[in-house]
Formats: sequence, C-alpha cells, structure tokens
Amino acid sequence: GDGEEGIESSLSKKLSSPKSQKLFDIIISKQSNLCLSADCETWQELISIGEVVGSKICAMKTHVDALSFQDPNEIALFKRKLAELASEHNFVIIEDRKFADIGSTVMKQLTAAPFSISEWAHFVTVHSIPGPGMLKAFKEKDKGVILIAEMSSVGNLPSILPDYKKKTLEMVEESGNEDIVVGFVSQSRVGSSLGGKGGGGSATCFLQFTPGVSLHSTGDALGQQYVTVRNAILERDADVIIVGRGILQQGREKWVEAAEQYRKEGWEALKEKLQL
Ligand code: 6AU
Repeated sequence: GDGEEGIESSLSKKLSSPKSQKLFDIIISKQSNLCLSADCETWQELISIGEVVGSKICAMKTHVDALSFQDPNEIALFKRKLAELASEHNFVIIEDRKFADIGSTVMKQLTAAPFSISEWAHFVTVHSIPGPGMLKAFKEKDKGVILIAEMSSVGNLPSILPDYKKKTLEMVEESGNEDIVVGFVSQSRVGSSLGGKGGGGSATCFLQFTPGVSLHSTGDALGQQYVTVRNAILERDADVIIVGRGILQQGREKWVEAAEQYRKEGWEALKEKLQL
C-alpha cells in the first residue's frame, strides 16, 4: 500500500540486489525484522512452530541436516509443507548450511537428494573461506547468499583475524557478485549502513543478519554469546535479528508470546535506527 511505499522511498540507500529488496519489503509490510532460527529436533516440530509464529517473522532459518527424519518420504513432505508455510505467511526460508568448499563440491551439496536444498531454500549461508569462485554455483541456482563475516561464538576466527570481515566484503565487490549477495551474518557493520550512521547516501548496502540474540540469557555452555535485541540493532547495526532458543525454549504454549516480544522490540529498534 501507500504507507509501505512511503517508507521504502524514505530509505535513501540502495540495497545490493532484488533479493535483499524482497526481504526488506517483507520486513516493512509485516513490521518484523525477526528471523526465527527454527533449531527444532524434529521436522514436525519445525512445521508446528512455523504455523504458530509464521505471521510474526520475516524469515525462518533452518538446519535441515540437524532435523530427525524417519525416511525420505518425510523429507519430501517436510519440504512441501515448509514451502507452503513460507508462501502462506510471506517469509523467506534461509538454509543455514554454511557452505565452505570449492564451487564444484558446493554445487553438489546444494542440489543433491534427499535434501535438495536449492529446491526450497530462498537464501543460504556461506563461509567466505573458499574465495569468490564458489559464488558462481549459487548464482547458477539463483540462490541468495548470506556470507559469514563474523560469528557470535567465543574465540571465532573471523572476529579475531585482522581484516577477515573487510576481505569478505571485498571478495563480493571485486568479483562483481553484489547481485546475489543479500547480506552478511555479522556482529558489526560490513560496508555501508542502512541506518543513519556511516556510509554514503548512494552506496550499495547489504543487509546485516545478527545471531546471538536473547532477552533471557547471556550465553550457553558451548561458546554461544548473546546480546539483547536493542543492543544487536542499535549498537551492532543489525537489520535482521536471528533468534532461536530465546523463543524455542519458552515452550510451545509461549511460542507466540515470545515471538511477538522479539518482533515488537526488533521492529521498534529498527524504526529508531532507520528513522522510519
Ligand atoms: O539463538 P540460538 O543461540 O538458539 O541460535 C542461533 C542460531 C544457530 C546458529 O547456528 C546460528 O544462529 N549462528 C550463526 C548463523 C546464523 O550462521 C552464526 C553465528 O555466528 N552464530 C550463530 O549462532 O542456528
């Protein structure tokens, strides 16, 4: 509607690709920059939570190889139901596969049965370690790429190594792959900010996806570190917050309530940051 267009045109920055623009449009129209990290034990549970919180999220992130399936028929059913949910509730599916190999191998991992990731995921996460050649595989399959520039866990090498983040950005720009790179998983800004601070008005911007967000915890026993929703968006410059256990661990009866809390806080902070 008119309201949405008003908000979009008030964004003076240009997004990297039609794919990031599509996600941004969903964020504006659903007033949600919440990506649910649906790290469930079974595919049935993942579909249940999608049904319950689908209206509150702009994206759902999966780890398909961490879900229990009894047989290939269940995988086929899962893929169909997930695609139906995404189209019914208008959210993007991100498979968090963290590809990290040469293009030829990545291509097989992206397409091979039974998961056939390229059939149902809109975006996939990818490590920058192998260099720009592998990006062609994702371009060929028309998948949006979210590159890992920095991680949330204690001692992660991307955060420690000098210039890792900068080189990850340069890799995209110098290889001319802006059009398939939707953004970065990061704990701080990579390139120009979509928000008021930093970056020129006409610069191309990537979306920043920030995991390690919780309103209930500061970390786990295996190295995860959390910041609050407002901290992630206003201090670290996240555009999309990725939340898993912060919602999932509230229990089935509280999934909606918890998702609504993260959506509301996230949206308020995003409006503040972007001065919408
Ligand atoms: O909210 P949590 O801690 O339950 O889940 C966080 C989710 C998990 C991780 O695999 C993922 O976010 N993640 C990533 C991603 C998205 O690539 C990067 C990172 O640095 N930290 C992180 O937790 O599914």
